[in-house]
Amino acid sequence: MYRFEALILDVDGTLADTERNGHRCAFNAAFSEVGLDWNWAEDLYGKLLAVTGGKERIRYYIEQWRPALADRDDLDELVADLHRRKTLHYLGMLSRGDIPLRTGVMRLLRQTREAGVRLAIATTTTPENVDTLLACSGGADVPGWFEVIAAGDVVPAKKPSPGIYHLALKELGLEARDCVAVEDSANGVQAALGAGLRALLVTVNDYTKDQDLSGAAMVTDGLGEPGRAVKVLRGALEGADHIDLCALDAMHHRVYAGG
Ligand code: XBP
Ligand code: MG
Repeated sequence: MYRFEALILDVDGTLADTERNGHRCAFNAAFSEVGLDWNWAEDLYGKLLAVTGGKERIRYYIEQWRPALADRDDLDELVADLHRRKTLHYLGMLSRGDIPLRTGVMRLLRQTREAGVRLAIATTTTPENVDTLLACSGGADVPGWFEVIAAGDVVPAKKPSPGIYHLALKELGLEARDCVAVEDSANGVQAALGAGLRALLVTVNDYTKDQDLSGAAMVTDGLGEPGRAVKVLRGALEGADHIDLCALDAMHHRVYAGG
């Protein structure tokens, strides 16, 4: 028996390392498809990740790196067209299974499901990306494991705004203290904490390991596997070398034990 009822997971950078070799490459493919000489190199993309949302990120790039284009009358159409093309490239990569789930993700999802703990997703990315990633890298039935998939443009403001987490909690019909959340980035931490999700684990990746993750209950370099220990960067992992439901339950208890 666990002291929380639902596990709410972020997608990009948490379920899979999608940004560096996924989204970024799909953006670049869309740019060259329309003859734009834009190339988002890995370092530049790290800077662009300050803004969540693919459309918002293209707009931010134009404003900061291509200001001459910022006043185009058809800017909305240009951004929408580029993002639509990018999403098609990204879905192609996912459908080919090019982007595996991170270590330990399928083990934790299975354990959560078998334990009867509810599963939800709160992400900035386009809904179709979520289903395709889970189905092609997890298994055809895995999207159905999630009771709630809150994604993309369903909320007016994206992370760090807490909107997507508020929506997930509302659709679950739960309070924040009934849940555990898992994120990977500073924007995600602010969004989860903004929705009151204090039982918050952050599994960093190469793009987020140096970000300000203050407020997270625990920070590790992943979920690990039995015998493949995680590195704990903040918080405590008592008597285990990887993240499982017991570790998340202990974290939840540490956060709320004081009432
Ligand atoms: C991270 C994001 C996403 C992706 C791009 O999402 O900022 O927008 O980078 O996806 P998460 P789209 O909340 O899962 O970390 O192009 O579909 O927006
Ligand atoms: Mg993320």
